[in-house]
Amino acid sequence: MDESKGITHNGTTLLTRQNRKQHNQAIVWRNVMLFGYLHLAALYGVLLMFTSAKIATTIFAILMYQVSSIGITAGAHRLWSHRAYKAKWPLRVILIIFNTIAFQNHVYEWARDHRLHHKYSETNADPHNANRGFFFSHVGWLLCRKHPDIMEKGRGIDMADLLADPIVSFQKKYYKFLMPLLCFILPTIIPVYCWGESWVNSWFVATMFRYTFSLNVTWLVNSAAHMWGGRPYDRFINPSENITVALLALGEGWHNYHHVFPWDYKAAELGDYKLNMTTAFIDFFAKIGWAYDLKTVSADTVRKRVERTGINGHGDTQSSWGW
Ligand code: ST9
Ligand code: ZN
Ligand code: ZN
Repeated sequence: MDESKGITHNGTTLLTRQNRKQHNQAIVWRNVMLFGYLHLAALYGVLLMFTSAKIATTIFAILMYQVSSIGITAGAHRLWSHRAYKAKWPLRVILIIFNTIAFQNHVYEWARDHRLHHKYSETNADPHNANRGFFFSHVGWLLCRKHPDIMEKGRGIDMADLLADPIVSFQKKYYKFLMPLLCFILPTIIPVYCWGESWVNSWFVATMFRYTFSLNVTWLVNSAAHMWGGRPYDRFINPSENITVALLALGEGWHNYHHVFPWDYKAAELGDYKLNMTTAFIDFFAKIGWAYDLKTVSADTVRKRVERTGINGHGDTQSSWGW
């Protein structure tokens, strides 16, 4: 076999160590160290949470996880990547603040990668190509240089809508200042000054644990929800209906449906709020008129697609635990 071309598996070329170097997909050791520290610090945060941290700090950490998640799910994902609904500027301001707390790169970069992920799903042009295994699609893709196909195909992705949004452009321009302030500095200061928490507990619980937990939940959509769960809408693709991920990721685990109908603002067939907090959030803002033009898919279109590519008995679509 010609090692320089890599090994072909499920129609995807897996990169061998030799051609990873040729493609300059070198490991980025700075990221390995940073993510290593982050995860060790988060584990220490768990220990402190059950020993010395105040309960208010843990509640604050959970709240920050949920608020920042909304900035990803309702903001970067459903609004800015997929344009599944429209939002008036006050809602866009709220979402960009929540999104900056999440620190998953600025919206422009997140959406550019995500649009590629949908268009070239599970090929080398997909930034977190799940055919390269659980670890790569979960976090490994952030620990090495991007595959050249990402840059090449990425040039063809239309990003004009986001460049025209002044709120997205503002975040992009000032991200180096806004992100550390909202993701790290303020969440550490607030528990200390508002309820007398120690600096150590505040840093490890409210900041390190909260951030690392949110990242891992998001990454599960790329790893677990591309591997485990039912495929009632399209049995020929890997993305799956994974209830565990849906629960943790505020409704983003209905991933088989989402890859088939990415423009649906619910990112799921059904609007069950318990397993889709993001839909509840968008519906609330639609009620007060700040969210509008919510796009969805008719039951007839879903049924026809299921008949063509899905599986029988798709009534149980939302009952898969993804195990
Ligand atoms: C993080 C992101 O964690 C997580 C995203 C997850 C997505 C999930 C999606 C799932 C569905 C939604 C569900 C949400 C659920 C949420 C639940 C919440 C509970 N197109 O990147 P560079 C070009 S981030 C076109 O440096 P390297 C471009 O010219 C964590 N062109 O490449 C670019 O320059 P510029 C925090 C592209 O050197 C240039 O290449 N962040 C594209 O290979 C260089 O780009 C970090 O830790 C493209 N797509 O480095 C940072 N991409 O940008 C980690 C690149 O100026 N990242 N170009 O235009 C890095 O350090 C680096 O990106 C790298 C690659 C080392 C990974
Ligand atoms: Zn996906
Ligand atoms: Zn998507």
